[in-house]
Amino acid sequence: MAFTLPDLPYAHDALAALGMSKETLEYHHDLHHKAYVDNLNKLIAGTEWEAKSLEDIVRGTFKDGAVAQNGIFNNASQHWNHSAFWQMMGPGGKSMPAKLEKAITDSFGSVDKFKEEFSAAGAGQFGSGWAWLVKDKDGKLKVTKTENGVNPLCYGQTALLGCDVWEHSYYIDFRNKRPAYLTNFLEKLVNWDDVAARL
Ligand code: MN3
Repeated sequence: MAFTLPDLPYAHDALAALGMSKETLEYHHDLHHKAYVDNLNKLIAGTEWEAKSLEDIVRGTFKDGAVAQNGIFNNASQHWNHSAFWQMMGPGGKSMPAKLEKAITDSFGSVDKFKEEFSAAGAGQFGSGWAWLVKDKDGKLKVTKTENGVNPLCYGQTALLGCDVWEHSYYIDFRNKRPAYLTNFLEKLVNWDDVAARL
């Protein structure tokens, strides 16, 4: 089964006033994400992974601690990550649903504390990677960071929110200011309804 690039759930210019430009989404979705999908399809053709679900490929090809993951893992995980990332953002300044606010407050003490921890994780990820809010196997919410394409599925966690901190995600709009990109992401871009639905 060949994978396909999902459409953005909004127009390319829908987030421009919120700090993510049309140009960023054209490069990031139409070129970067598409390349992951195309590479994945090429790499799995004729292999045992061809008929598997994306989640099964991510879990089945992950090798913990490996700095250089194999191509199938890298492209499968990045396809999964980006497909979720587009959904986790949105226009319209959505406020945080009460059940999510309670879960975050229970785990981190306050929404502000969570945001501090999430921003610090994203800013502190050396090189390319992702910052995450996850629901761990024990049901608790935690902030994590991962390198390259590694994601919470690899550790049996549920991804509630992820922020791409590869330079291609912020360099057009924020240049080298990754912390400013993270603050803007949390304050303006996150679709909290989507995050709550993943709880
Ligand atoms: Mn990316």
